[in-house]
Amino acid sequence: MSEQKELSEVEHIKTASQGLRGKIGVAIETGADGFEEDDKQLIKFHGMYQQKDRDRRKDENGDFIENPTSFMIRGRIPGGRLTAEQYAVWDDLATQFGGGALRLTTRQSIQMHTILLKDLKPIMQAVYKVNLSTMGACGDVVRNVTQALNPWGTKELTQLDPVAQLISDHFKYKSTAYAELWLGETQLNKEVEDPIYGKTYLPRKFKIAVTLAGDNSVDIYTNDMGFAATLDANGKIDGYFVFAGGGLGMTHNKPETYPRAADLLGWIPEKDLISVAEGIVTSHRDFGDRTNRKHARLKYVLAEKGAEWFRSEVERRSGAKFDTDRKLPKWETPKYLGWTERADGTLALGFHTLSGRIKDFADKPLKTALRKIIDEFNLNVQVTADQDLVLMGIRKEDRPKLEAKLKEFNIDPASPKPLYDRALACPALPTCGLALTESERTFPQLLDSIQAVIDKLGLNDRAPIVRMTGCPNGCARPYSAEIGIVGQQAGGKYALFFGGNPEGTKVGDYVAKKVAFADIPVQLEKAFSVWKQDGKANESFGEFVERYSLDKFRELLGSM
Ligand code: SRM
Ligand code: SF4
Repeated sequence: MSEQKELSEVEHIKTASQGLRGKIGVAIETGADGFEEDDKQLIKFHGMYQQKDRDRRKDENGDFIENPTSFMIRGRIPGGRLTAEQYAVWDDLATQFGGGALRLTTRQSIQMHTILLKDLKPIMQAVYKVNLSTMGACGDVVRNVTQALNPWGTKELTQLDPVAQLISDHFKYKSTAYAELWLGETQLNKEVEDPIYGKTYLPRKFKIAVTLAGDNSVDIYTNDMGFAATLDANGKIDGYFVFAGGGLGMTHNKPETYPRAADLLGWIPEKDLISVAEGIVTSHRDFGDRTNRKHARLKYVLAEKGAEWFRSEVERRSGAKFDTDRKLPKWETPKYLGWTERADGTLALGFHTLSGRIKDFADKPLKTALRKIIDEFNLNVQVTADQDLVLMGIRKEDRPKLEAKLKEFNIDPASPKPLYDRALACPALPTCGLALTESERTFPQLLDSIQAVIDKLGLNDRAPIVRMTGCPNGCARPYSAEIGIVGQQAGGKYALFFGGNPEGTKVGDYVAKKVAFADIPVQLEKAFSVWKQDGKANESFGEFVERYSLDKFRELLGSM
């Protein structure tokens, strides 16, 4: 077989795309309601997915009707940082085109669903006007760069703003297709070379997180590449611990696919940031598997060639030398929900939103309330990797007014109980084409029933991190949670994963398979009872699982 034949289909589509153009322009011009098959792959590089509402609906005669094609759009918002004006634009677009809902994502971005093709262009233009875009938010390129949260406004954490921005800008693709197709720019060089991505881009998506060493609010080990900054005696960034090869996607019953925590490559001085980042991204470009998309992520290169080999390859490409003797500080995940005082004397409010869905619920006009507050008090916003929002720059004297406003709207920014603080669920049905089961829509009910178990056993002070997804792709990072609930089979069957810890330094593994939705709390009660009985004082569920062993849990739950 020739090498050309072995390449995956998407590789051919990228090569023939004329810089990610394909026939996207034709569909826009002719007023089509959807894109051709090949272009469905290319539009991802422009920050969108073609979807269908998967809820089956009947017409007045009781016959099933074909649900219309619609689009999901995702922003490129480095570090999840937005001004009040930028937030307002997303909010307005959601009202006008996105069914009245915004969705905060697990990579500090914003998505909108149920968009029609004809509305894509005005959306892209409105986002671009406030200096943001959707370019490369999806596709085989560097995606939204995540960044440690900074409700405190410290100068140490603020230094990460230009770092995340620099990395994001450096790895933006060079094709002018985006400007031409969506922004209507015509004086463009169509033949522009892309020194990093070439004509075939990366073999697969690539995710990057930046933080301060010790602060794991970004779940750094789940990223393809991570930089954890260290500080000199004056609090200035002097270098980075560098991580590579994390990733979560897997497929049930295919053990050759698996979630993986990133390897620590070592420490580098500050000046080597971009050359090392390029060394890692181009290693993925050159060694990632372009014949099998299920095996194309950087994590498989690390797993198969080894961290030692990878370190030397990156050193060769970048000219930098990793210091492998430096000791990494202990990781923590700082609490950000509630009120915090900022270094500039203003306040921040960590605002809990379950699963990041911002809309006007029947008894709770969350979208309207957030918009009013952000506008009225002119607040900057940071979307968190846990699908929450941090509102920043609130003057101390405005706090009572802001609280009164929230009360007026019947909105409580606090999470109901510790279990809900860091709980995540992916969108799944009805928009996600890959969902096997429900996730976001049934998550509140599931959390309430797990909370009942926690209450019964008196474990509120150690409530574990629970995350749920509608398939094994891992979008709500279930494998780095203490409890991962992962859609396995249509009809509502889930696999349970234990083994992650609160600091987010490990990934877990199966402890039960094909558990019916209603049985999840029953299975968890068995596990929590052993933890309560045999766990040490204050031992987290994650630590206990490590000591007790996954095999013993598999035996206890009896559904493997
Ligand atoms: Fe994801 C595909 C939603 C974070 C791993 N992800 C999808 C798609 C686009 C489905 C599709 O391909 O048709 C989902 C759209 C659903 C919808 O209707 O909105 C989707 N992923 C999401 C979001 C919105 C989940 C959320 O609850 O917030 C997150 C958007 C992040 C962003 O702003 O960029 C999201 N996805 C993640 C993460 C977590 C992370 O990056 O921190 C992961 C695991 C980490 C990783 O990449 O390994 C993740 N998504 C996947 C995968 C599996 C990739 C793999 O290596 O196998 C897919 C499927 C694929 O790419 O083929 C996927
Ligand atoms: Fe869809 Fe699966 Fe991602 Fe959930 S985890 S959004 S079901 S791809």
